[in-house]
Amino acid sequence: MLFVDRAILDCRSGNGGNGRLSFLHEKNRPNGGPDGGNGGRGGSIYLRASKTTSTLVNYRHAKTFYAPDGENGDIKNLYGRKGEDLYIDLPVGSVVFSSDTKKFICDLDEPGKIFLLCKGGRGGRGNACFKTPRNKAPKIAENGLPGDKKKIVVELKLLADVGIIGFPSVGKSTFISCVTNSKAEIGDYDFTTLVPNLGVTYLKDGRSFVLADMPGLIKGAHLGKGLGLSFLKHIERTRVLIHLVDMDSDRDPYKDYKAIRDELKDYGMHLIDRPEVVVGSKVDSPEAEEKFNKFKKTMKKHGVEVYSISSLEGKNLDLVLYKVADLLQTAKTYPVYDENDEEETYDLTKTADIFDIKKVDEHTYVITGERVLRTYHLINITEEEGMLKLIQYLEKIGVDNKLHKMGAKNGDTIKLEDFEFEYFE
Ligand SMILES: Nc1nc2c(ncn2[C@@H]2O[C@H](COP(=O)(O)OP(=O)(O)OP(=O)(O)O)[C@@H](O)[C@H]2O)c(=O)[nH]1
Ligand SMILES: [Mg+2]
Repeated sequence: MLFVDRAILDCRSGNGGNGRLSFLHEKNRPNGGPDGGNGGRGGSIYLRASKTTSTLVNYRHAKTFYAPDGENGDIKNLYGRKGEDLYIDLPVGSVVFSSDTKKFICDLDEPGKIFLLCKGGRGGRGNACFKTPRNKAPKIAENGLPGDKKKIVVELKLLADVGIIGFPSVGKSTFISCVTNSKAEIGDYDFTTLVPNLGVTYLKDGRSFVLADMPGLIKGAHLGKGLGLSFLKHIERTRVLIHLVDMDSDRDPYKDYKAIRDELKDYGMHLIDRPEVVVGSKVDSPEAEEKFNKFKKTMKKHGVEVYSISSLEGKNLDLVLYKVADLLQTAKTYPVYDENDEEETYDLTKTADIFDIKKVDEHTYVITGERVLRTYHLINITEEEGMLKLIQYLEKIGVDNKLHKMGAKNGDTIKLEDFEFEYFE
């Protein structure tokens, strides 16, 4: 199966349907009241953690997701139908970021977890909603609000307790095959493993945990050398690392060890802070034994305890697994995103000002601000009353006052998006 662990999706929730402007016309009631119904809400887009898929392969090509719009309101007080919500199923372990700001949006780390990504736009109110004692025949209806648009990057970060790391060909896949049910591919050439493999190990004392066998790391992996970078992210969820160092290679084991540590450090995300079990691998020949003893001494000087194993002979494998299980009991879980980098959600109650005004030339002012624009989009200004309502609203929130303070003169042009009017004191 093709392993795809990154996808970019364009999502847009549905627009709200427009409110209807209408008056009841029946033979026996020629002047019936307003009966324009409300528009329906646009469909929302939800992300859902699903166990039915384990990669993002389904989203390699499917890039755009639109939830349907709400229907417009109708006469006789008929409400427009709501747009149907859309659920996007992503594999458990998917982490979602904004494509534009790169900020964290959500972590689908549990099966069934649901996240509202784009809320459908609110439907506009029909004129039946605006009937008041003072105005029994309101000629005013709101437009529906536009849906929300988000371009997201989905990254799959595997859910494993333990990551097995080390240079290529140090015996990572052989180890996981010996201690779990994983059928990892094993080869005497570098980069045999191209995608991470998961396996579960069960200890005799009843404890169990998930191990992830990683593709080999090399110096510069965090910069994208070898296969490193794209797979380091799968270690982000692990809480303990098994670091294999080859005792049957021509390289210097301590240099190998240091090089991998440096990669972990440079990658960030607290990889370097995770408890690690350092293991000399392939210790099944006198030469390897000798090499291991030297390595052990050097490491002792640096205060690091090391273990030796031979997957071929099944030597000391349990010892390593028990050590890992002990560490897991107290190992902490680190977030899979930078804590300072959470996507800000727009909160109306927190925004200080409703609007701002910019003077763009001697006789032109432009009104800006998210809240004032929001209201503007709600008002159908093709209707006289809508226009009036907008003008009244601007006055109420203090636009006229501010224009006066800014020195606006009668006849100056005031712009609010595509709407223009003349300033009159
Ligand atoms: N002598 C000996 N050879 C081993 C041992 N474990 C693995 N090997 C050999 O080392 C080679 C590489 O093993 P893999 O398990 O594929 O190594 P890897 O670390 O997964 O390699 P990449 O996936 O390429 O990073 C294979 O030829 C294995 O047979 C061991 O305990 N003793
Ligand atoms: Mg391998």
